Amino acid sequence: MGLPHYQHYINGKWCPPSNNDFIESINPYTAKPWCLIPRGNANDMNQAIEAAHLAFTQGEWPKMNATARGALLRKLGDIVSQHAEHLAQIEVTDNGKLIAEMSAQLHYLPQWLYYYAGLADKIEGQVLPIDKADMFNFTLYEPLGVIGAITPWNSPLLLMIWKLAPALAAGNTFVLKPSEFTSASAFEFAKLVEQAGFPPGVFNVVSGTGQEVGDTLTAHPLVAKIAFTGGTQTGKHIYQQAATHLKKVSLELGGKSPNIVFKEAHLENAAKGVISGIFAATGQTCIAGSRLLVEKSIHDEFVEKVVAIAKTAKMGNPLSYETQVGPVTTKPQYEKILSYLDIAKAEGAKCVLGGSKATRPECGDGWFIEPTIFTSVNNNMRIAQEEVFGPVLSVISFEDEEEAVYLANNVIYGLAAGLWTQNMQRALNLSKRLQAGTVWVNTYRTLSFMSPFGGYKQSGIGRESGQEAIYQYLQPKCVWISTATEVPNPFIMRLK
Ligand code: TXE
Repeated sequence: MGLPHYQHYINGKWCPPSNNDFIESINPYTAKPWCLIPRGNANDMNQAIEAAHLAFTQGEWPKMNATARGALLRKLGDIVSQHAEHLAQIEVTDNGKLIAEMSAQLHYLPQWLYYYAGLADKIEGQVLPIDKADMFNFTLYEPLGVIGAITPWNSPLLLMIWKLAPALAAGNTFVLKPSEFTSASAFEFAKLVEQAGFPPGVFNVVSGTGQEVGDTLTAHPLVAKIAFTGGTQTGKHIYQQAATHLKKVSLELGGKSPNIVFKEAHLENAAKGVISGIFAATGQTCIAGSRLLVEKSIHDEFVEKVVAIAKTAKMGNPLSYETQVGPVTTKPQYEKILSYLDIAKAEGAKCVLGGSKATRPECGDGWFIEPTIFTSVNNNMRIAQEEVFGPVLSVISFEDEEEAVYLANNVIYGLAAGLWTQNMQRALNLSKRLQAGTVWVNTYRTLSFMSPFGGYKQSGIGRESGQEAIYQYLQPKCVWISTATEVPNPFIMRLK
């Protein structure tokens, strides 16, 4: 029996790729292909963009008011909720993340649809008490147009919904290019959009590589904005492409987040927080707490605690609820992580746990890496500065609060930071001084549809989730209405 084939979803129709070419999607647990996704090209992408543009300018969608858009998003939320378990299974098969995490993620995902459904008709302009006589002035918030979304392989649907829910609530239309490594769930999701009854062209999915379809999306003049999550290098390339037509962008990029542990912290909780920061999702998350900054006086005791928990991690089939560390999603990523293990060792870091690929019998042929901890890391080493995106923790010690802040901020990234302390004054002061879009105190890796998320420095541009996010898919317009009976001197600007 052949592998299941997916098709592009363009203008409300299922279409084979125009060159009839497909890409094998590999299950990282078996290292074998399990389905085929279309290898799109510029022709496919152009069709999707044109359909989205038509849907934005004509037909049902632009006539629909915000309340009606909200109702449709709510309906989609209900449908996604009914199919959450199926979507979770697809994602686990495609990207190897744990079913325990993906099931929870997919059951939570509709919250973004409900939140922005509710927000859709609460976007209010203002009447401005303008400083000119006989003049009425007010603001309107209008959608941008076609949104091009480019998503990565680590949490495909979650990172898509962060873009889709506010974009559609605001009245835009959407073209999605999922990662070529994990596109299946996007097509499964498109079936649910179809079922919800969105007008054709409002939501489109074209799969393929960054070079073959991504570049067409980012360079197309009819695309108003690119919303991207992925690697920093790709993000910079997209930013340049988008500049050609001065497209708006939001970029959610890499990180090298510190998890900072002070001696007065609740050390048992802090150790669990450090584990969740780096070994959950096999370290393949932008918010990975990949640098453990620990106060020197508790260094040995604390590292021992972390190592003790990490040692108990059960590896194996991500579809089993027992598994705690799954495979790496892609072969290139697996090779990248292995190369960083060599780099760290060559730099003089001391490997106190793992440090190699995992050959445990329960790992089969999958792309597994042993949970790895390096001590004696200096913040200038590559292992402390560059994003590894795997289960690899670098431990760096500090003398005092000043040094902790210096080390935490001394990277090009600024996505997140964790702080473990029982000292409230310190928690508040450092929350302000850490250069990161998210600071967690006595917790790590927690997210909500209500809370804006995004990066400082080279971790990105813009915010996703919360009320902030919808304004990134809207543009303000000022309307001036004169009630004067006469037009004043036309040769000078009207300032009075
Ligand atoms: O990401 P890419 P890759 C980081 C992580 C990882 C590294 C490389 O460090 O090791 O990036 O991973 C699309 N025009 N993150 O190579 O290339 C691509 O097809 C338009 C962090 O897999 O950034 C996919 O859909 N699009 C991260 C998306 O970009 C292009 C999540 C992401 O892939 C393109 C993933 C192009 N020219 C990786 N080239 C996070 N922030 O969570 C590629 N793409």
